[in-house]
Amino acid sequence: MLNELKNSIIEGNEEKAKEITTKLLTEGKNPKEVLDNGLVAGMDVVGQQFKAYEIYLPEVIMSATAMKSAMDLLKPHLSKTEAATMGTVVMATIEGDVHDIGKNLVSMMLEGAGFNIVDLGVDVPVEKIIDAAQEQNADLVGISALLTTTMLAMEPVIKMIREKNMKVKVMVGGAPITKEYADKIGADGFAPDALRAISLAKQLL
Ligand code: B1M
Repeated sequence: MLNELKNSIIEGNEEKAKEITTKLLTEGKNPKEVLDNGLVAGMDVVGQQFKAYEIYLPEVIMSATAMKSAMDLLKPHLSKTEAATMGTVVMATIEGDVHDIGKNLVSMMLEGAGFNIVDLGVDVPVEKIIDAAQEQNADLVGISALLTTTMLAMEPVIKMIREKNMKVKVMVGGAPITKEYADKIGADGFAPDALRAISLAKQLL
């Protein structure tokens, strides 16, 4: 049945993914096994298909949505360490910016890959990101910006993190962001899409 769960994620079939996850949990299947060999295995395939241009963003979003719903069912059954084996990521869309579709997609995919996500939402001021990173003892801060005006507000976050000597890494992304801009403002990494954000997060940590 794990294979069926994997396929439901690949197909982006949310109802089927929820149904099989519930069934597996009722039968007493190890939740970590359901996560690794069902959900994450399915999302890995989706990632490969996306990279190979075999599928497009809408399909990835459907798969990520199915994954998130199944994860919601699974989460209470996973111990804290199992649920957050990959590290804690504080995610935010920067101050002045309300675009969150891409940020949510990145959050969902990171969560599916085993990261613990603290999503601060949109229009988040610099100080709130810093405070959350400290309070949550975050391993990674992810900042999204979709406007050429708001992307400028990413730099003060990184500056403050460096000034405070915080150990946390910073990943940036969003339509107007480039690798050159990310380097210029001192980010640890830039990802052009949600799938590459997962590889980058794994690499940074
Ligand atoms: Co806005 N908007 N918008 N908008 N909007 C853009 C960004 C724009 C390019 C449209 C245009 O003019 N062609 C333009 C920006 C121009 C510029 O700055 N150069 C624009 C504008 C001008 C505006 C307003 C100012 C319009 C107005 O009111 N006059 C206004 C701003 C409001 C504000 O933020 N203060 C505004 C408002 C809105 C809506 C509210 C209507 C809506 C947002 C709804 C929402 O997000 N809940 C909206 C939308 C939908 C868009 C477009 C059409 C689509 C954005 C989107 O969701 N893309 C957009 C045009 C476009 O991009 N083609 C546009 C799909 C999403 C999956 O992609 O967000 O790029 P994206 O995320 C990708 C990657 O970038 C990456 O991974 C994601 C998945 O692959 N990524 C990361 C994103 N974050 C990442 C973080 C990472 C790593 C990777 O690490 C942390």
